[in-house]
Amino acid sequence: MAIIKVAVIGCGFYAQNHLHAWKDLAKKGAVLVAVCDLDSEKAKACGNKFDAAWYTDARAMLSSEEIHLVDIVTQMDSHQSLAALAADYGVGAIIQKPLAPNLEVAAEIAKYAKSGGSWLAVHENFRFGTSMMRIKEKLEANVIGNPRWARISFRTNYDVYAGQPYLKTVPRLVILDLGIHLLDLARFFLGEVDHVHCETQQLRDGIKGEDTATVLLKHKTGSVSVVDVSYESKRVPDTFPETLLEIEGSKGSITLSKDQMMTINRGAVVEERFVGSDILPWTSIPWHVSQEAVLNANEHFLDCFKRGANPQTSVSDNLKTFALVEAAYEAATTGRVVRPKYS
Ligand code: NAD
Ligand code: 89V
Repeated sequence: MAIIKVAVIGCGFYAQNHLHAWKDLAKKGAVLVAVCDLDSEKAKACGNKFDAAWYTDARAMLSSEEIHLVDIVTQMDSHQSLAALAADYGVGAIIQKPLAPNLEVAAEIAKYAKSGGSWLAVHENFRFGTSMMRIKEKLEANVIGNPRWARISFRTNYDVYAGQPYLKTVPRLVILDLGIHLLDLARFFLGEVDHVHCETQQLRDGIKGEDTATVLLKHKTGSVSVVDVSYESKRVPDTFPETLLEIEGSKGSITLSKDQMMTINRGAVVEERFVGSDILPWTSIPWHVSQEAVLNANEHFLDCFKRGANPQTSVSDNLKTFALVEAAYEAATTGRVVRPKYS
């Protein structure tokens, strides 16, 4: 079995899930050799907890350790410099979403990696959630015929700001942080997008960006989808961090409802079952849905890296999702329909 030596850069809130995932993937040849964080306390704590060397400087880590693949789990403003560092050291890289603060920088990251022949993936994990992969299998099996309309929805009042306080201060919030996931799912399920409409709202006091967005997409196949996201949706029960789906096709429909229950209708209910994920030793409700998506995504990235293959969410693929993010913001600002830059 090929051994892939992995280092994680960023030891903050979400990186704990990446670290657990890499330890689980030891059975697939991943060896977590080092962790790095500017904050020495965080770096030391994760190094000790996950039995890895720890550093406070990524360059020092890459100079000192034999590393094949870095997993960058820092916030978006540091992604370009860290991606360039990995490329300069000839090291593959996985970069957490958002790839960059905007599409222009994201494209620069892609160009620099391509110029050096570097392997690069974006850790966009919603499509790797177990329930999402089951739904995709049903669509690929033509169970409901050609998808023609969909609603992809993530509405919550869960206190996302507790674990990610920076979300209160970012000027572009819910589309760039959450909508980016669901726009990727819209592409994943219904294909590339021709044009976008969007309305945003800021419903919560004390935040800088928008916390609610409703995006209307016209796909190149002629299908239509609605992506709706909100961090200020006061509902009971709160389905965080589940994405709810309704997909209508030429022969029937698929829904993914609360508690990851999939229902397939073809004139009558023909299948209804739980399609979610098991609780793992290191996952816990309510984050378990997101946490197992990290494991599935990292397993995919590890497999692709070993084979020198492009991952599903390669940086070039993710530019198409990021282009939808920018189109949604432009549509909301101008009140006009916008065609995405890449599709
Ligand atoms: P965080 O601020 O809690 O952690 C980031 C860490 O990176 C910090 O500890 C910081 O010190 C460190 N860091 C920053 N620059 C560095 C550098 N140059 N070298 C070494 N360390 C550096 O952030 P977070 O909430 O864990 O989010 C990290 C990323 O994960 C964000 O892009 C966020 O959008 C993403 N995220 C993704 C999901 C998901 O995949 N579903 C969920 C939550 C967060
Ligand atoms: O998954 C994410 O990117 C997190 C969320 C709060 C949406 O789970 O920011």
